[in-house]
Amino acid sequence: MENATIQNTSLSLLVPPLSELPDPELKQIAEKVQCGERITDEDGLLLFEKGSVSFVGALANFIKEQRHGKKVFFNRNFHIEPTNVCVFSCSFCSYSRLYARREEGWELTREQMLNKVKEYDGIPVTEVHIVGGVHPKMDIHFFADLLSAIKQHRPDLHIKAFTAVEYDYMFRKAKMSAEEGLKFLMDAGLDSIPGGGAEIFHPEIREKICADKVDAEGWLHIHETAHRLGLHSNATILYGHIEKYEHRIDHMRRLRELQDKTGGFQTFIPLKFRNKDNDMSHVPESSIVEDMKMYAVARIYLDNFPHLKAYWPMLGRHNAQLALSFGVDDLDGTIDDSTKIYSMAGAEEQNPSLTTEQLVALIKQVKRIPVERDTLYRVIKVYD
Ligand code: V47
Ligand code: SF4
Repeated sequence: MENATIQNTSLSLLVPPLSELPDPELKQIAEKVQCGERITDEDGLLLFEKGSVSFVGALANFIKEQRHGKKVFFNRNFHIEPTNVCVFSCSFCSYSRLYARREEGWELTREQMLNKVKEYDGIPVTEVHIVGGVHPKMDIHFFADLLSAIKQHRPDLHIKAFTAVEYDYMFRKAKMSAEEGLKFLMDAGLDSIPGGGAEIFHPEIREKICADKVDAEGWLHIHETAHRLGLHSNATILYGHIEKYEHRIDHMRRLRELQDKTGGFQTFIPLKFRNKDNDMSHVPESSIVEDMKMYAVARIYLDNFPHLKAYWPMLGRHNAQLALSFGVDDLDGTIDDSTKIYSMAGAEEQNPSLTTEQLVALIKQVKRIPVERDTLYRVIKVYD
């Protein structure tokens, strides 16, 4: 109770007293947030359209502090990107090389990927995140072999691997259902599923930016099946390009509905569209104010998602630090310069790598408490 009083005070310090809010609709939303009530789609849209960044930020920070206090989570992880050769042709992608031009890309062998894992022998990383292009020759058996080899070498390393786009392709090729394919890979060592490939679910936009890959229903079906089998997963949104606010709300509504059913999502990760060297280079990037609003509205709307992540290699470490005042409670991990997806698309972080000490200092600098976690948010160490 004492806690609740302190936290209510922090909302009234940041937002004008409810009685003084000039807009009755915004006032009603602030009241809902204060009472822990779910907001509607119309409310979400209104926050995007009429809410100032300071207003939505204060509401989001209120929710974040009620749930996690001053804690900010991170983990020690590295990425493996098996290939950037891809059969698909998403217009926002700066990373993929079409299969026809595969000499311009990279394709790692099982041994090369296992050697990357071995480079971390004796180093206390807890997670490997495996994600890449959709290569027609890398099938489910190739990846099952890879997962088993990693598990055999380092059984304690959590394997978070492959987006629903990669799964959809490999399962169809193997003539397996989502349940059969996921069970097969779980037996080989799969521990959880990252949130990529979601982009924008609404068909009006999806058809324009990534028409040929799995649709919204397919993406959601794979995550629902994973949750039913006991796997946790994340969800992303690729925002700030040709979509409108109603498409963002539609996207989050589908996720909120699935989460009501399964409870299997851990983290929502807004990914800011970057426009370097892709077929959408003519589309301007969103402003930092728009970025912060995206985080804040996501925190307010997705009331059943435990965590909200700012992926610092994409946003830049200082903007990610700022996002901690807009509802974000997670900064992903140390990464160790092991991903190219964002640097190739023009992100500020060209060689993304932070030591644990740097990540801790970044969080402490804005008066938050760094908490090292594992992939399932079990606390490893509090840096108080
Ligand atoms: O689905 C590709 C995005 C995603 C661009 O689950 C781009 O913990 C911006 O999903 N501008 C893959 N974004 C990465 C991903 C991810 C990253 C970090 C953590 C987790 C997690 C998941 O990257 C793709 C796509 O949405 N992407 N190109 C671009 N030009
Ligand atoms: Fe392929 Fe993924 Fe790039 Fe789309 S975003 S082209 S699926 S690598």
